[in-house]
This record gives sequence, C-alpha cells and structure tokens, in this order.
Amino acid sequence: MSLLYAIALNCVFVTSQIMAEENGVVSYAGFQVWKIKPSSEGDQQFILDIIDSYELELWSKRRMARDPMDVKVPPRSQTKLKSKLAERKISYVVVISDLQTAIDNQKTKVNRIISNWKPAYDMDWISYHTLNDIYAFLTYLNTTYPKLVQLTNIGSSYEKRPLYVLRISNSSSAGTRPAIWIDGGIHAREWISPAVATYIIQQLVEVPANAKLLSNVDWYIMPVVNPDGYEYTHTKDRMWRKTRSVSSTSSCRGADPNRNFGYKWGGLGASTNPCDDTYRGTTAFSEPETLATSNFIMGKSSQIKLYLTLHSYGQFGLLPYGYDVVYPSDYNDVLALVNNAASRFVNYRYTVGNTAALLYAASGGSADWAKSIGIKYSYTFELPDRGTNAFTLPASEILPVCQDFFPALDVFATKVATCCGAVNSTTTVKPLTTARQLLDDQQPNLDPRPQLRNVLT
Ligand code: 0X9
Ligand code: ZN
Repeated sequence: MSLLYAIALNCVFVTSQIMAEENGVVSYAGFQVWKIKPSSEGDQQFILDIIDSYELELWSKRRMARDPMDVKVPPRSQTKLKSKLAERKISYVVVISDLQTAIDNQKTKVNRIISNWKPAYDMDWISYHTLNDIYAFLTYLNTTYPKLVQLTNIGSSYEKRPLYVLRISNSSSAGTRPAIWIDGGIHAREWISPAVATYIIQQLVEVPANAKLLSNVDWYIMPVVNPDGYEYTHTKDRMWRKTRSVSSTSSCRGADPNRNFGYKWGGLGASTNPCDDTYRGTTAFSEPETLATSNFIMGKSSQIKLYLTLHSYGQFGLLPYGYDVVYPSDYNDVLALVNNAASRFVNYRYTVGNTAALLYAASGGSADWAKSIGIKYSYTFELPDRGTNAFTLPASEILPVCQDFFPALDVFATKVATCCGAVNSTTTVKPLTTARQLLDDQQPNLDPRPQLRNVLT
C-alpha cells in the first residue's frame, strides 16, 4: 500500500493545470477545495484514480484509508467529480468554495489593537509579508543588534536573490556553542512557515523575557529557503510550491526543494517529471537553494544539534525517516523530545510520529538529510491548520499559531544545551568538499551529479 500511495501522490502533485491568467497572474476564481471522505481503502484508491485522471491536486497528507482527502478542484471538473463520488456514495464537503476569494481574504489586515504603535520595521504577525519586508527586517536586526545577531548571505537563489541565515547568540564565543537550526519557506506557498520563523527571530532578539533561551544555545534561522518561489507566490501564482529554476528538457519550471536533498535522493515519492510538484530536480542538490543551505549546515555540523524545518499544513510533528517507513536506532529519544515539546502546545494539537508512517514516503527531504549527517534531533513541523483553510490560513491566525508554537522552543533549547556532547570548536570543515564527499559516500550509483562536481572541484 505504501508504494501505491507514494506513486499516486506523485501523479497528483501536478502543476500543469490550465488556469486563467491575467497579466501573467494566475487566478483561482471558481476553484474549490473539497474534503472528501473515503470509508475504505477501495474508496481511497477510487479517489486517487479520479484525482489522477481529472488533473486534480491532492493537498492533504495522511495515508490512512479513512482519512479525509483535501482536493483542489478546478471549475471544469466539479460536476464530473460530484457524479463520480455519488456513484460510490462517497461523501464530501466543499471547504473552500472559491479559492481566489480565500487568497484575497488572506491579504486582509487585522486591525492593530494599539493604533499609535509605530514599529521600527515594516513587519508584524497580523499580516503576511513580502520577501522585501522580511529581508528588510533581517537587515534592520543586523544593524540594530550587532552584539546579538549576525546576518550571513550564504549564497544566491536561482534568480540571484540572496539566501539569508540569521545567527542569534549572546555569547562572546558565538559559533562554538550547541546550536539549533530552524528553516522556513522551503515550499513557496506555505506562508505560515516564514511567518513563524520570523516571529521566532523577533522573540529571541527583541524580547528580554526570552533571554534564557539564549543562555546556552546559539540559533541559526533561515526564514525563507526558497525566496524565488516565495516571491512568485506573492506576485504571480499563490499556489506555487517549488523553486523557479529553468529546465533544459521541459517548459515546466522548478524542483521541489524537499525532494532535492542528497540523502536517498530519487527514491520513493519523488517525481522525475519536471511538471510535477514533487519533481526531484536533475541531481541531488541541483537547486542552488538546497546546495547553499546544506553546505552552510555542513559547515556548522559540529555545533548544530537540532534541525527544525517548518512547513504547512496539517499539524504534524514528523520524525525521520521519511524516505520510507524506517526508524533510526535512536528514534525513541527523538520522539520523547518532540512529545515533550508538543506538550507545550495549547490551542493547536499536533500529531507526532514517523514521517513516512504518518504521511507518505518521500525521499530527498531536508530533515532526512539532516539526520543522515548526524544531527540527532531532526524534525519537520507541518504547521496549522488541520481544518478547512489549507494554505490560505487567514492572517488573523498567524499570531495565535506563532504564540502557541514558540514555548516548545524552550524544551528544545534545554535539551540541546546538554544533550550531545561538547562542541568541537576546533573542527574546520570545508563545506563544499564535505558535501561532495557525503554524496559520494551515500549514493555512488544513483547520482552522477555533473553540475555538483563542476562546482566542487
Ligand atoms: O511533502 C513534503 O515535502 C512535506 N509536506 S508538504 O505538504 N509541506 O509539502 C512533508 C515532508 C515530510 N518529509 C518526508 N516525507 N521526507
Ligand atoms: Zn512543505
């Protein structure tokens, strides 16, 4: 069943649907999101087959036969889908009756409670922000708090946007203590992810009451791993997921960054079709965004003890491995910590467990890769919601989601301060060489990586 489901998922994550465009901007007017409720494995397969043949898009994740399936339905397929489901007496609810309206509503600002509040930067957590706002915020912090933060440009995206990592440390020996890595925005349309990552930054840097989180641990936070994709969702297509690289073999653009990392690259749940939303890319780390991110993390691998990557949606805390239902030998330690962290959540309940067992097998994910290089505690969080908003989580929910999530970091920081032996501050790692060796060690047959070799030699 797991293989079948993975193959089905591959087929349905298709981006090549015909959508109305005005000035190059994709409109989702008339598109709906349906929550379909299979009551057996047969129903589930029936729905997967329909999704495939009608070029619908499956958005929900869980693999269990009776779990509801969220499906994006274009206007032209709605009548057909309705009668197909009626044929088998499968029930469904239209949870988003017009996707474009939901998208437009996401741009609505919640009124600020304090009307004369004038922040020093154009960032808040009551609306979603552009890449410019986010980058201006990082730059502001870098100049305003030079003792506390250090902004590093770790490379350029495919379209030559900077890739920024912010280090937060109150130690004079910053860069040598145990550290936590957090990234967001791997998938472009998951807007709540950069929002939570920037909230964490703001809280750690500007709120004195959170100073204890900095007392033994350094933080590396990269709020937007995929800036080209993120910008594209703000300007052209709100539902874009991938990077924006151009393919030499197809007119479809972009690879799925979360299928492009160099551990078990090209295995289950990763498509070879550049038009699919789960396209793995031409080689492991073919995308400049994943290559730069992985090289930076490799360079700090003796320090980074916990890897946290923020996605949406569904409210899951996911543990390696995800390439298949495989449990590392220290799975119980990793589970105990996330359970402890999740016990801090009050308003949003997260389901916790092995990635592939809970959702589906997907290879080339960043959390699997982080685990494979020896970062013991490696997690993917699927942020809210699990209800009816999907990727169009209303702006009014940003702050509640952030505030609910933040206290879990205390649990992570406490563990990381003592968990994993001393940091070897004298280790000097040549990141590029190390990344290449790692790939060679892991996948001698799968991945010739011509591009990578050129870069690395
Ligand atoms: O499919 C993904 O990349 C993640 N879900 S999302 O809807 N945010 O795209 C889940 C990734 C879990 N990790 C692996 N399966 N390796
Ligand atoms: Zn994602």
